[in-house]
Amino acid sequence: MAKIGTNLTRFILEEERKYPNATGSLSLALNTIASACKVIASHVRMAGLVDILGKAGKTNIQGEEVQKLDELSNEILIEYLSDCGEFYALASEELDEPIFPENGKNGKYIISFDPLDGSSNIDVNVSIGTIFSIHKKLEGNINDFLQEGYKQVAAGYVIYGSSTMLVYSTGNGVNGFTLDPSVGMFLLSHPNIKIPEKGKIYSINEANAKKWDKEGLKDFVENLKEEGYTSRYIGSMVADVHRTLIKGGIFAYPSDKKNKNGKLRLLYEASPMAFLIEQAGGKTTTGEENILKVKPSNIHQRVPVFLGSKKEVNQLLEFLNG
Ligand code: AHM
Ligand code: MG
Repeated sequence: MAKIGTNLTRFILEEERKYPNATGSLSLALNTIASACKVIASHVRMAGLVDILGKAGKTNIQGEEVQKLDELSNEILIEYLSDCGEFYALASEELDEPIFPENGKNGKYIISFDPLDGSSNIDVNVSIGTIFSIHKKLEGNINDFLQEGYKQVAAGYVIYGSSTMLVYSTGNGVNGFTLDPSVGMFLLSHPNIKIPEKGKIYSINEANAKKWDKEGLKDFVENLKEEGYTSRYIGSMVADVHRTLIKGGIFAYPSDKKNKNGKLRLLYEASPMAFLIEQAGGKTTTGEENILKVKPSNIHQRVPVFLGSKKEVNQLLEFLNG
């Protein structure tokens, strides 16, 4: 196992060496994501300051126009991912249609991402994140994005929290790297993450309970309370899933009477997080099937999400189906 403190770039290269036929494409792709997210992290850290400067003159100290952080993050990712040449196509939460970058004509991969998830938390200094999901390029058209989650080549997120962390998997376990701001490097801090078999926390927006369309879900949550569970809900999927990955328990964004498919998007929220949770030994479901088995029908499709420790997800399924 790699040593704590190993630099992400070296870790990615060492992983690549385990596959004699690897061309280095995926390594470059992952390093590009890490670089883009370091730039996003530096902007997130400046958020309050930029706002002060923005109010004063609508331009920052470099004379550039002040942008909203989610738009800026989207532009940074598009620029880095388009330029690197490894991605044939890009789909973003912030774009109606995918982009097919000029430089990516020989790219072997496609990527879906949510550039800055947790929009309601951006302006109030609460953790937010970037989520990404990588598949192989197949036919070279929009249908390539409609592959099931279990076919992901890699998935991960970056959380801009009390520290900045990158957590990713290429289907060979889950590893977490913390950004050391003094040297600008992601260093291995959480090797081979395994989600606990059982946790003590449930994470769901309970304010929606009256709208939930499944009686079994209400009973499940009431039962968790009886069993002594506590509740944590940040409202940034990256932060809520990160906590669930480390501490166990369950995270949910269910369907309700108004939103028949819930809120979270399959391609760049549910599916990459499900990949990580399952790689860490946890379980995921829409309530009806494994999230990773859902065949997408469109790029921005939503899906109900339940994920976490095996014990709680199995218990949920008993309540939903019982
Ligand atoms: P966003 O992509 O606009 O930020 O929305 C997704 C976010 C998730 O991070 C989070 O799990 C969810 O919305 C919170 O929604 P709600 O405020 O309805 O609980
Ligand atoms: Mg989002």
